[in-house]
Amino acid sequence: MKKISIMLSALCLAAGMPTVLQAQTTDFTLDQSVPANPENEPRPVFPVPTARQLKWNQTEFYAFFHYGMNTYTGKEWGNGSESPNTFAPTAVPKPRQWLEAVKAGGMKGGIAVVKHHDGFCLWPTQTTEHNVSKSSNANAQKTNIPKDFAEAAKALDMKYGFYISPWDRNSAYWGEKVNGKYTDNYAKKVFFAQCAEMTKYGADQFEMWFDGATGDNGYYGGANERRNIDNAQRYYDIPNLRDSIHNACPNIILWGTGGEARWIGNEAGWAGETCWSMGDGETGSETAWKWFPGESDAKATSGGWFYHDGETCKSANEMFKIYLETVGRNATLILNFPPNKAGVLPDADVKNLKDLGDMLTKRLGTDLAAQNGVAITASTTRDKGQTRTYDATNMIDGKIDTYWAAPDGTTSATITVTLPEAKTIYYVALQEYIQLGQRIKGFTIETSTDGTNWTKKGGSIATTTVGYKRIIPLNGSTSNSYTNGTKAKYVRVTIKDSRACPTLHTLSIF
Ligand code: FUL
Repeated sequence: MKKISIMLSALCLAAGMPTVLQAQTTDFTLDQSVPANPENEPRPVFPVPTARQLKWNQTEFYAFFHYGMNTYTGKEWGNGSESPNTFAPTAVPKPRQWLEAVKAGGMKGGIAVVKHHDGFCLWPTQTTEHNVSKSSNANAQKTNIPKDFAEAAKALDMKYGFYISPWDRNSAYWGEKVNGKYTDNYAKKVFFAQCAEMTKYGADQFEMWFDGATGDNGYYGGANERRNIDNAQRYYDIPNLRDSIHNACPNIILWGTGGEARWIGNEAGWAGETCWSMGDGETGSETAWKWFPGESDAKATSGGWFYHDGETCKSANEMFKIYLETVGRNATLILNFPPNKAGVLPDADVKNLKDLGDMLTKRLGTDLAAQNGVAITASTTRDKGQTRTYDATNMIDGKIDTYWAAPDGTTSATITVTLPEAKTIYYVALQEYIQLGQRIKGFTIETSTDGTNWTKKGGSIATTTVGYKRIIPLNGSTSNSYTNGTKAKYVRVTIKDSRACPTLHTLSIF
């Protein structure tokens, strides 16, 4: 510091410049004052979500559509040697019908598979001959799934995105080695280019899905051999890919191998009762350093990810259970519906989806806590800031950017809701203000008809974490949640433990 000033003065003198320049030397001393916090907001508990992760979480429930070459071969994994002519839709596929059906099912969006491991592209790509435009089938030639899917989603006001398999069993470049080293031909000429083509179908995509397969035997341009890669992050140059895709589609989350949202650890449609948005797998981890929220991928039909003749579709009741065990446990749910050989969802799926939508509206559509005449109090509340309050009423104002918070150093609190009159209720839902990190570690829910005698609800469900959203069926059963309703005028949520002062932006009663 001193040295720099002296040197600058010497230079000034030598150059005949006024020494007043000395006053402009930089002070490198660290500013240790506490930053001003006029709103008295709680300090974040890291990690916290990025803005795009937060938006992504709000999509909550969306569809997966596995459609492609396998629809016509009856396989789940094609090996890449299939002729484009085998892709022979009996009608031009109708992504709009898929999206209308899942919208009726209560979903906010969908992800369409546009290339599976067999490498066959469902759009007329510049990157390979192995695509719809090369099929002799007239309907195939009119097929462009990403274009039609994106257009339909926009028209229906739904979120959309695409699944592009990184593993490509058709491409001669995939897993190619020269002198024992992997080349970057596949990453650059094929995969990057295909992702770039995909971004052209819409800048407002919400998620791109990269599964984690790292190779096996395949056609590979006629090599017909076994190939593997050792490190997907490096082989696909994921950090660069992520940046390029974010440039084109600012809100997109790159799932799985992309590193921005995690696989929940099973394909059975459930997350852990304890589920942190950090760490891995079904429960995540309270101490992991990275915000890595869970997505649960599950099949609605019995045959597999792709359509298979004779398959059946889960009932609305079965899907509702999955919903409670995923969306209700701080994960998002991507539920798969496979279009058939005519490129539409079968009637049975459409019907069950409609039933599911009606069930969601009936059971979780009307928040009794958000109605007129409801009172809510908290045992402790943080002091207000210049323009913000942290009052308990913020939890029932229908807004997601106002929240209740406890004072610093307080890790437990009791929140009491009083309904205008006793009602039969089935569920209580909580949502943390996760912009400041996931905090709550333990809570209980009790109900009362007189405000004096309280009964603990939720059976043996582990009421530990909350996160983006937690829905507790009061009878303790996710499979039979809409029976044995609870008559209650009062609902009491007691936060028992938290990583720092707890926050909640919404408390709902259904
Ligand atoms: C996996 C794939 O191997 C399956 O075929 C399916 O697409 C599933 C959703 O992801 O990684």
